[in-house]
Amino acid sequence: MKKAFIFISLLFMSNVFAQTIDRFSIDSGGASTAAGNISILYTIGEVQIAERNTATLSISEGFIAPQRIRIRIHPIVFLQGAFTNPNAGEESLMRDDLRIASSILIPTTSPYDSTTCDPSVFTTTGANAIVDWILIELRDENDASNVLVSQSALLQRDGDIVATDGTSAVAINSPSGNYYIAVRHRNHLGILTASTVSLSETVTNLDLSTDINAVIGGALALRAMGNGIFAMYAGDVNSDGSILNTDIASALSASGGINVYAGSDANMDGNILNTDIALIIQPNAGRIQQF
Ligand SMILES: [Ca+2]
Ligand SMILES: [Ca+2]
Ligand SMILES: [Ca+2]
Repeated sequence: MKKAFIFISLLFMSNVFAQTIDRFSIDSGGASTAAGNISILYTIGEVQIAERNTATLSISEGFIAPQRIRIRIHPIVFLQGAFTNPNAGEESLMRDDLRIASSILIPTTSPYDSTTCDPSVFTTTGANAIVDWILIELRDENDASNVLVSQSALLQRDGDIVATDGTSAVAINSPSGNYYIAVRHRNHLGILTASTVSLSETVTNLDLSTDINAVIGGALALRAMGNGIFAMYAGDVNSDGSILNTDIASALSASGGINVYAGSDANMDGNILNTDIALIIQPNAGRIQQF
């Protein structure tokens, strides 16, 4: 009789608590990370659904990746167009005419993909002011023609390529390892490292502005600009990897454009004028990308 009472009581209790869900974890391990006053806990073995990233903080939506795969890189490049006729007293810096135009001509969405930045990054002035968007490609160490991942970033006047916050090193979701690295710009010939570069979560500095032998093609890929600085060739108006009559024709047909963000603006001053045509024809016509 006593056993029956206990059994009935258990049945009653199970009904009462049947809809109660306790919060508990079945993870086998984990850790936490913090950025500023935000702390995130994560566990091992969960499925990743989506992520939201800033330069310094990553938040996973729903389930959480047990470990972020991430490398950090700080390339330095110069663009011939923006480095032609530098501002007086600022001969070591590219011009940022597209940024200081009456209405900022640099878009907040990358011309290469859907990456965006906050318009506030264009308020910085001086050596770290933003010149334009630029594209970084990580390529297969065994086949440099195989692009593994590409990422939009921003270029500062002093050549630093930075993340979309305008200041941080570029972070890319890719495993640590050796990569060929290409840097591309919408109206300049791209460049590719002559050898692979070891990348990891620790920031790797990659100066592609002071040694022509650092890139495939050497002087065919980088133009000597004086003072030991080498720049990517300007004038690939149609972004097809060569500077030819088609680029000149495009620039001629767009000539007269004022306050524009356009490939035909070879010297990146926001206007399409004879100076752009001259830049495409005189030093650069006939050049082809070296990879
Ligand atoms: Ca800088
Ligand atoms: Ca072209
Ligand atoms: Ca121009």
